[in-house]
Amino acid sequence: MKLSEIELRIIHLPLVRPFRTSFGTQTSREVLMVKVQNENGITGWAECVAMSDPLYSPEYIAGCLDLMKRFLIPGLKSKINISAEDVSVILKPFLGGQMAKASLETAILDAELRSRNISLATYLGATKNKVECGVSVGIADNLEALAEEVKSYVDAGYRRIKLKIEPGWDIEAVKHIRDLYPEIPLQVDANQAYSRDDAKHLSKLDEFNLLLIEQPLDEHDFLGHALLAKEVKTPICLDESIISVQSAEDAIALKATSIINVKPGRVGGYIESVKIHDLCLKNSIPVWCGGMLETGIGRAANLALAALPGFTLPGDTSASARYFKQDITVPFVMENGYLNVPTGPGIGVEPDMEFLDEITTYKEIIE
Ligand code: OSB
Ligand code: MG
Repeated sequence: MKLSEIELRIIHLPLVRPFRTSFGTQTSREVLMVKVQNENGITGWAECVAMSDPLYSPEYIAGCLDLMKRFLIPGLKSKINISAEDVSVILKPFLGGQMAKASLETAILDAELRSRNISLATYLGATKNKVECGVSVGIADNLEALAEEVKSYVDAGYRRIKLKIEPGWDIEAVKHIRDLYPEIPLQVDANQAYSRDDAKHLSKLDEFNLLLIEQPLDEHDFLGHALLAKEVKTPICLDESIISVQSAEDAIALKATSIINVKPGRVGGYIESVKIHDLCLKNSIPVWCGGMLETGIGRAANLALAALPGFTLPGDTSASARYFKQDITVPFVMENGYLNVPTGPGIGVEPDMEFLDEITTYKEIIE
């Protein structure tokens, strides 16, 4: 297709409750939105999953915006006819920037699939029409507050609980929740908060029958994760470390991970995500779809990916109400612990433009 216009905008959405992780506390979600339009006026939407600050990933919103305006969009504009499948090749000379690149590729893919009347789920190879939901629970002020929050999610029907941990908020918090819910699928996420010396400490988690420990060590520390995997019985699952199919291949070969959290933004898009899915399926590595506190736009696309056959563990694909009082799309509502995979063309949803305009803090149109 021919790109006629790209719109970049930043929106601000308050979260229903603060979300505390080992890298900080968030009370609202700032999101960089991308809209593309083709020569026939067909539009495509995506959200860039970068956060306001480079605390989870080296990417951050202002940096992504600059990268897109200065390099990525001019790079794409130099091609007259463009397909989503060419985007990563065209942008390859510009190093890094997976989240920025993913959002451009996804918006183009959305427009392309809409013009072909194909859903993203069909395009990616989905085999399910609904997806099992987990929920990510932030670090709480105390064990009672944690138990109360977990109870609200269990009552809502979530099928897997993930507790955020950090040194000082780990063994006791996990024990507390495991004692209350002896059977519930439970896992933890450290967001790189531990060091190689912590193997003995982390092995205290082994008695709680956890599905996995997500990203205990530094994102670059493949060897550390491989050494840790020999010391702890709970499976290690990498998140931040997996930024491409190549890094997934490395981590699997080095035995640094036995499960992978796939986040399309972090790996450069949905097309790369399918490659990681295929690699993992071939190697019997279970995958699950991570989350970045997405709005309905990113959530819709994540559900399409999570419907692929290798996604055998519940993802951080939670309902809109877990995050926002009002979503920017029709809300995603959980039924019996599942979210339906959108079936319409492209990602299958559009933003509510009136609400979007209300919460927009920056907008720029590039012809
Ligand atoms: O590490 O998985 C993570 C949110 C923001 C950044 C990183 C992470 C998370 C979550 C929440 O755990 C996932 C979600 O519910 O969207
Ligand atoms: Mg994580």
